[in-house]
Order: sequence, then structure tokens, then C-alpha cells
Amino acid sequence: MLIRHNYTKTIPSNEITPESVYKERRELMKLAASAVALAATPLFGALNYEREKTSRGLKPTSFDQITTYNNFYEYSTDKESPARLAKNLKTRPWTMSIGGEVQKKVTLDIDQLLKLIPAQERIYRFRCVEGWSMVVPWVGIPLASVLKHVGLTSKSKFVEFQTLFDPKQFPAQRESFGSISFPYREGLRIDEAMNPLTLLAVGLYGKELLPQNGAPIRLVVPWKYGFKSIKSIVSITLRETPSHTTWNDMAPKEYGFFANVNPTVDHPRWSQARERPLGSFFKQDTLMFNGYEKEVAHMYKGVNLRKFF
Ligand SMILES: Nc1nc2c(c(=O)[nH]1)N[C@H]1C(S)=C(S)[C@@H](COP(=O)(O)O)O[C@H]1N2
Ligand SMILES: [Mo]
Repeated sequence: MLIRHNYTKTIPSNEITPESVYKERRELMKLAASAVALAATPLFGALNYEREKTSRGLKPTSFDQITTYNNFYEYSTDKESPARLAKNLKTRPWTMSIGGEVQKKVTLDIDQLLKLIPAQERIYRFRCVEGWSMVVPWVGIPLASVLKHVGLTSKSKFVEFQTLFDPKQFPAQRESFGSISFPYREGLRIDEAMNPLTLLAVGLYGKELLPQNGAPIRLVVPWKYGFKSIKSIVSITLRETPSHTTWNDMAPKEYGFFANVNPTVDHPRWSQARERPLGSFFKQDTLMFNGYEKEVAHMYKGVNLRKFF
């Protein structure tokens, strides 16, 4: 039986959530979550996820900022339009196929997937290659759990992701001379995909993702520039050879395949040393690997990060 809760509709979009209020609410959610468990409704809604224990003192950007300042080229190249244009994206039913070099190819209904793998909260920094940043309390499932579920082989060396191609729903996909080519594609090396930080996000601030943020399921790779975090995913393909990626295929000198956040490697047209957090007037220093050096630097040991940027 499928019971769908539309919690997103009950949240005013102009809501700003100071940390204290947010913490309080999370306590409430914890209570509600156990109530949900007791009522035996293991469905993903606003409440059914394991809360993060350590947020490393990060203060989440407001819900309003995160949901009204977006990059989603399938709608528009400006930041304000996606929130308005994405309202009617049909996010259920939604299936995601996983194929290529795997032990068993599957097509998963995402509600089913969420029953299989419990969602967790992860409060991550997020840094766009354009020089703005935010802190997002994501709700999601580790990509590694999903890949383990389908089973990897010795040929599973890269992962490729694709966004839905549906010109009826995505206005920019109807234009023959657009800004980028569609479907949007992104890729990771298998060790990056299996890193415990790599998440398939289905929510933020304890609520289902809004379409402008990549509903119903999008990638989050917190140590890489935001364009790697592909939205509204319909397929994941394991490959023996490097994945196609929209930005790297289009402008390889400007957007590397790795796209690791690195304050010492500038974009050809601007510095990457600093960033402006959304909602803040002042800039701050950008951190190596976006602050996740401890968790990810080992994957790039001995790699020339200027060359493989
Ligand atoms: N399908 C798709 N995914 C995408 C994009 C896009 O245009 N289309 N933009 C990327 C870029 S450049 C960024 S910074 C983030 C923005 O995510 P947000 O709008 O949730 O902040 O999504 C990434 N994923
Ligand atoms: Mo971005």
C-alpha cells in the first residue's frame, strides 16, 4: 500500500529557520519518528530518517535560500526561475534504473528503494564552481548502499548518472540551441562513488526535496563543485571506461572531470580561493576539498591536482 505524504506543501517557502528553532524542531521530529515507527508506516515522508549526530558546528543556510537560488538548466540558466517553473514536476511514480557493469540490472521505484535503505540526515557544505556556497541539511541514502545492493564487478570502474529527459516538463530541453546538451550527465570514479560521504539525497530540512533542488532523487558529493551533484536522476550506469559528463565534455579546460573543490586551482576566468555563502554579505576562504580533506584526500594521493582538476 502506498500512502504519500506531501509535507512539502505545508511549509511556507518564505520560512527562515534559525539554528535554535531548527534544533528544537529536530527534537520534535525525533519523537514523531518513533511514533511513525510504532504506527508501522515505513514510508518516507518528512519524518522517517536517522538524524545526524555530528554536524561539525555547521549552521545550515535557510530553507528559503536553498530553495529559491538554484542552478537547474533544464528550466533556465538564471537562479530564480527554477523555483517557479519546477512546481509541477511529476516526481511520482519515479523509477531509477541501475545497469551496465553490475551483477544484477534493476529498475527501482524510489519509494521501494527507501524502504530497502533507510534515509539519514547529513549536514554538508556545498560549493558551486561559480563562487557561492551554502550548508544543507540533506536527507538521503549513501550511494554505496545502493551500489552494494546491485553488486559490483571487476569491471565497475566508473559510474554515470543521467537526469530525466522530458521536454514536455523541462522547457530548456525543447530549445534546439540551448546552453548545455541534455540529458544532463555526470560521473564519478568508483572509489568516489563508494566513499561514505557520497549521498543520493531525497530530502532537505527533514522534508522531501522540492523539484528545484532535484526531486525526487539527486546526487550530493560534498567535496566536489556543485555541478557534479546531478539532479532528478533516472539512471545510474556502471562502466569500465570514464563516464560522459555534461560540463567536462563541453568545456574540459574550465570544468574538470574530478571537479574537486580546490582553493589553489583557479577557474580560467576567476579565482576559487574564496566563496560567498548564500545570505551573507562577506566572502570566506574556500577550504581544500571543501573541508572534507580527512575523508577524501587519500583517494587522490600522488595525483597532480593541477592537471587532474
Ligand atoms: N540536472 C541538473 N543537475 C544539476 C544542475 C543542472 O543544471 N541540471 N546544476 C548543477 C549545479 S551547477 C549546481 S551548483 C547544483 C545546484 O543545486 P541546488 O539548486 O540544489 O543548489 O546542481 C547541479 N545539478
Ligand atoms: Mo554550480
